[in-house]
Amino acid sequence: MKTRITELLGIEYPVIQGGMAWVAEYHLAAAVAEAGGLGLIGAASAPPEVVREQIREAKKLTDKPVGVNIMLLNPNAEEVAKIVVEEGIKVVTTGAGNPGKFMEMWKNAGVKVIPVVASVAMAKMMERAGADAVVAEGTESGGHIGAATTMTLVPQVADAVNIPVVAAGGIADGRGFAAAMMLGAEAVQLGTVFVTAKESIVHSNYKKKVISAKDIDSEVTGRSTGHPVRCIRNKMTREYLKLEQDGATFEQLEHLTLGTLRSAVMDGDVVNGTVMAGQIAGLIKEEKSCREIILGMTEEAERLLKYGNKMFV
Ligand code: TUI
Repeated sequence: MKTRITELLGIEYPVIQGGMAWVAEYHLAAAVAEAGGLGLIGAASAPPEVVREQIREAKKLTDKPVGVNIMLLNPNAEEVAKIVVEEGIKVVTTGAGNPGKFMEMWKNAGVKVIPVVASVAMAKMMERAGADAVVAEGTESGGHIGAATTMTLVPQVADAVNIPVVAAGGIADGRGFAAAMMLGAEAVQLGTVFVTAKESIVHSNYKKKVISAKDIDSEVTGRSTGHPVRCIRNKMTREYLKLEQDGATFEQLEHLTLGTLRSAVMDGDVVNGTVMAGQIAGLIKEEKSCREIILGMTEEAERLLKYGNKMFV
């Protein structure tokens, strides 16, 4: 399954693992890499030295490419940006902002840069700034989201730029993968399905919450603060949305969510915690290994892309 993305990154399958805060640590990243995709360590809000340690641990587990996702809202982003260069990382993805100011340093170090974008304008800006590819992330995704859906964003970004496009948001099986390719993507990025992977260190309560979620169990908190975050409905989201409706201040809302992603992922508090997941959670029915996820998806997609799904009578 060769595309410009597999060639660019030196990977076997055009599948990238999302750089999820707390979830995308070195065991998961190495397992995805070993299965032939691009594994990512999510730097999120981790202290820079922790990111360095994570990179070194991943390298002990795999010789295949592992990248780092840098969350640009993190005040330490600049330090992390330097550490990835020092540690010889060859692929960086970025989220939640504009990575323009780090581009020159990364390009000079031979790092491939793949910003996550939620609009055509940002995709074009990133191409001009020297990005090697972009991830077009639809609002179906978990975590911090933009407004456009994957179905509408991916073909518009694919038309607007010449660099390869990776589709993200709402993809968890071969059908979604094949559909993304039809929209003009040359790879997919998966988050939610890797949360439930056997190699994912996420607390079993969190995995169960994702696996038992139904189609409409997804909620978006923080629309009023300008930082919309998609997660699975629970006591926290109900309280949050009520507060938001009642006109709570940014500080009150922040207070309700401070540290709650960590408590959900690490301690399994899926009642008061933030269970970030995409809208595709309803499709995921069981824990699988990263290899089963990637091979199952790419085999199904190959079949669909070759023979269609026999929808015409
Ligand atoms: O970044 C993500 N997903 C995330 S980051 C995150 S950490 C967090 N936790 C709580 C509250 C807020 C953040 C959790 N999930 N996805 C990639 C992504 N990037 N989605 C949307 C964007 C984006 C948004 C605006 C990219 C660029 C952008 O541009 C802003 C600008 O500077 O114009």
